Amino acid sequence: MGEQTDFSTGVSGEVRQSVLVVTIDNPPVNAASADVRGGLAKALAHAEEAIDIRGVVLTGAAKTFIGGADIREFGQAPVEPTLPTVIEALEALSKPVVAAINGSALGGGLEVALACHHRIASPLAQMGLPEVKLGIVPGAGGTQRLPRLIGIPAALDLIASGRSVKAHEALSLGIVDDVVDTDLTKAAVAVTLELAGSPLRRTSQLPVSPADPADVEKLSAKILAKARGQRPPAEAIRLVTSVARPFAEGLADERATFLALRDGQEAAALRHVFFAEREAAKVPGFEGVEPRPVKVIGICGLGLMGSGIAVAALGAGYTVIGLDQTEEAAETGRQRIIGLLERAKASGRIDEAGFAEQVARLSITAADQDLAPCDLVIEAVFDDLAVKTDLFRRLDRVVRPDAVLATNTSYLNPDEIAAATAHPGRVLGLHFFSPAHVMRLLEVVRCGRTAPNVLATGLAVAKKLRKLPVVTGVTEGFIGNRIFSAYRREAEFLLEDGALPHEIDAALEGYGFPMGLFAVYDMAGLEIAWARRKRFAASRDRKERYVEIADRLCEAGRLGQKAGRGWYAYPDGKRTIDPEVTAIIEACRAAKSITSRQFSSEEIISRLLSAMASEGEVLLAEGIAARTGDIDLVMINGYGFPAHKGGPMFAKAQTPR
Ligand code: T1G
Repeated sequence: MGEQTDFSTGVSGEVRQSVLVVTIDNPPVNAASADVRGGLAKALAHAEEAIDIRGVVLTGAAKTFIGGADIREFGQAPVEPTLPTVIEALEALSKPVVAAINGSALGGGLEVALACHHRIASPLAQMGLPEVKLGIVPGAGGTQRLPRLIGIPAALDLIASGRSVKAHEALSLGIVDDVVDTDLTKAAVAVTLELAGSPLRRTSQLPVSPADPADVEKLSAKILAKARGQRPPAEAIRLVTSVARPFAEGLADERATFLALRDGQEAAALRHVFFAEREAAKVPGFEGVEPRPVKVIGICGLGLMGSGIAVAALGAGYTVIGLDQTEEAAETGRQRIIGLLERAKASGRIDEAGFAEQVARLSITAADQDLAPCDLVIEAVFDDLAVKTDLFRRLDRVVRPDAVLATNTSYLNPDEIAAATAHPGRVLGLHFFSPAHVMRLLEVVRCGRTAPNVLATGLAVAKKLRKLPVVTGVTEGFIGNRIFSAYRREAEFLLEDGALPHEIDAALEGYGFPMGLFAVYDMAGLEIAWARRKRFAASRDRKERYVEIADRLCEAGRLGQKAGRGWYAYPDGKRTIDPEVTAIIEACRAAKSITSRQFSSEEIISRLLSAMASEGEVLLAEGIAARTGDIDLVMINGYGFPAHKGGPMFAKAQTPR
């Protein structure tokens, strides 16, 4: 092997058998920063000029090929060479350039690989064009090269969904030419030498295979339906389906579209979410705190929530011991868990072997002492303080003193539950969102006496469960339900002031919520909230504005969709505006002598956003939430707030004062 040449801080090369092996080493994800682009440009120019170089291999250090453009540079003045410039020089090289895709090749990373003349991948490699998830479209040739390589329908699916594919799917699609599980670079050097001197396959010059217009039409319609009015997927469809035009024209259109989207609100919001997700797991003052090791997780209560948590834990590789009150209840819980695993198998998410392996790691019992081996026990029993404190006292007598105990309570005070155990420092809250095996969000509740390494354990388990952990302090309803209560309260104020349920729901859906608040209410049922309101009626602060409309509906038996009527009527199951509800609302307004008025959708959204953001500011002031980004993540991942609006705190900060 020849000596190493540093083309820039993050790009070096060494000659092997007259092939220049260029390695990108720009931790943590080999982003195509200005330094990397400059280094690549120098390496390519050197390879072109050096008569003893017969070709180039491009690869990445560590577990990434190139993780994409450096999104931290967005919004800054562009630094030459831009990625399209580097990519153009790469594809035009007179000598073969082979991509040795050693890991993640995403966004601009895959666009670089697509411009290479040949691509081989490690079995661990994943690749994709996730730009739409950042509110943009590929901006360095992806929409024009990928369809030339794999056809319009397959390219449309990947670009408009932003999903990644693993190496073997990439091979079957034609993105890569081979998957090599031996020495990848060595294989790439060999291929380069084989290609040297032969005509090079330049992706941009490949003919576009004709696609069945009906297929494209059907796929486009499916993508647009999911996009719910967001622009990037629609632009991706336009750019990919018009790929038969001259390459240079398509490239220019793609670049202009990318730049326009990149500098827009939606992309700014999604970049905020991207970085907020990575910030959320970092708890100030907790850097470097070692979590306690967890291999065996006990789950108490195998109802809907407990069985979902069990499935998530089994999918993450944990051994799971499920406990319920009786043998029958335990067996019912087991069947519920097996049923969920069967569904995962039927959908192809796990294969037969995976199913069997997960079932083998599950045991069920009605005897507390069977939880003795647990490193962590999560309770998802009935949300009643006496029930939970009794359970934790029993667990004290069974598990090791260093075993972590987690409560999944939504509304009780975890400090009171912790006080029931001899070791309150080992208690924290893990507030899952139902269905727990599907919803990413996990509120990690830092109780008053939670030990640092117990909080670290909660975060580590959340990461292994592939959840999105957000740390919250102890308050009724934690971050999510505190903000949701403020949002619900304001929506009911709007009803009293003149808006109607369907107008508020239409405004929310127009803003990007998958469903309006009152439609969600009807789906979940009104009785639980009604029972809570009645429970706290005596202690309610009479000075605070209280809206009685929901009570009147419940008293009239309008308990939601299951009851056939709630905020809406449901003749033949179809949600329908009900004049009876309007009459109840008008009677409540009259009882308070409120003169109602019309509200525009903008006014409705503005009031709801302000209510959420104001409550968020209180949570920050109380130290319950650590960052505005955390609050945004909770509302996006737990309550349907549209990610392309960035969350209530981000969105409110964008609205002109
Ligand atoms: N730019 C800048 N920083 C990035 C980055 C990127 N593309 N990707 C990750 N980071 C940071 C991240 O914020 C975190 O920082 C650290 O790296 C580790 O990230 C021209 C325009 C590659 C699969 O969308 O999917 O190319 O918290 O925790 O779990 O058409 O990062 O340590 O300070 O996620 O090992 C397209 C985004 C960009 C890929 C690695 N590319 N990244 O996962 O690490 S747009 C993407 C990821 C584009 C072109 C367009 C993942 C990963 P900190 P991490 P990971």
